[in-house]
Amino acid sequence: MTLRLTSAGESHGPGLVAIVTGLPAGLELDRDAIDADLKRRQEGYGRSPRQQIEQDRVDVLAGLRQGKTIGTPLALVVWNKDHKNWTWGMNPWPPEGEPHGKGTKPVTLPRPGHADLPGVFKYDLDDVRNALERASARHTAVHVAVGGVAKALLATIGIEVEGTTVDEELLRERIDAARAERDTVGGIVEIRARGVMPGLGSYASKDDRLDARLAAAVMGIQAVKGVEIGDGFALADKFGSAAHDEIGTDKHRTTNHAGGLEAGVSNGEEIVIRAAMKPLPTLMKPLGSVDLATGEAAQALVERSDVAAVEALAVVAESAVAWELACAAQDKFGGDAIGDFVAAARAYRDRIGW
Ligand code: EPS
Repeated sequence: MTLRLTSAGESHGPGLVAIVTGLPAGLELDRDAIDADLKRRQEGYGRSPRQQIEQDRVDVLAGLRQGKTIGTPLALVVWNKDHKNWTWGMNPWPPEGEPHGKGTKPVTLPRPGHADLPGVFKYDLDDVRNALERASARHTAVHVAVGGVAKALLATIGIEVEGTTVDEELLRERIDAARAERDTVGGIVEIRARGVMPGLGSYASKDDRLDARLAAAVMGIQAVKGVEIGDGFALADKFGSAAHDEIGTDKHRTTNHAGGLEAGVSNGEEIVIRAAMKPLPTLMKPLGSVDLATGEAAQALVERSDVAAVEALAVVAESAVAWELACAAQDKFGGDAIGDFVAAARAYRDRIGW
C-alpha cells in the first residue's frame, strides 16, 4: 500500500486535521512521543504569545485501537485553543448574534512575503484572512503529529530522523536584535536521517527520485526558500575528484558530499538536508502596501506574530523528511501488516549484506 496524507485546518479555526492512509496494521504509536514533538515545535526562541495559548496535543479519531494501527485510515486532530477567541470571525457557519472577538473585520492590507496578495488574486477574495489562515504555519502542528507516526514506522526498520538549527547561539542573538528593531529573522536548519539502507527511491523517473521528493517536502514548508542536499550549492565550485565519495570494499564511503543520495537513490550514508528559512513576513514595523478596499497606498497588516520560527522549522522539517522516508520505505517494503514490512526490510538487508 502506498502511504498518502491529506490535511486541513485554518490557524484560528476549530482545529487541524490529517488523514493518513496506507499504514501497515499493528504499528504501535506512542502518544507521549508525538506530544513531545508537538511541544518541541512550540518551544522555539522568538515565538509569539500564541504559543502560551496553545498546548498542542494529538487526538486520534480513527484508525488506532489501544495504541496500534488497524490498517484503516488514521485520522489525527490538533485542536486550536485560540479558536475560543475567534468563534464569530472564524465560525465555519454563518454566525449568530453581534460580531464579537477577533477576525470580525475584513483584512485589506496585504503583507509583502505572505500569501495575502497572491491569495486575493487567485481566489477572488474580499478578505485577506481567507488566504492567510490556511497559509499560516500553524497547520504544521498536525504535520508534526504525522511525522511522529512516520518516525514510529521508520524506527521498526532502524531509521532515525533528527532536525536541528544551525548556529543556535548566533540565531538567538539575531532574534533578540530583530525583536528590538520590531523586525523578523530567518535562519538555517539541518535534518539528518541515520540508518537508511541503500536503495530507497529510484533513478527510474523524476517522481521516484528520493532527493526530489525530499526537497519538495522541505520546500513545501512555510517560509522555506532554499533546500540543499549534502554539500549542495558548494559542489558547483569543486572538481569532480573532490566532490564524489569514494567507495570502500565494505561499500561504505569515507566522505559524504552527496548527503546520502546519488541519482535519486539512498546510498546508505547519512541523509543530510539543509533548509533556508526567510524572515517571517508579519512585521511590527510594516512595509509599504496597498489598501485593497480603497486602492490607496498603505502600510501592511500588523498583527501578533513570531519574530522567528527557525527552531520550529527544525521539528517541522524533521517531520516532513520522516514522512517522505516512510513513504519511500513503504513503497519498497510494502506489507499490510507491520511484521510483513519489517521482514521484507530484513530480507533486503540480508540480500545486499547491509
Ligand atoms: C503565523 C502567525 C502566528 C504564529 C503562527 C504562524 O499566529 P498568530 O497570528 O495566531 O499569532 O504564531 O504559528 C502558530 C500559531 C503555530 O502554532 O505555529 C503565520 O502567519 O504563519
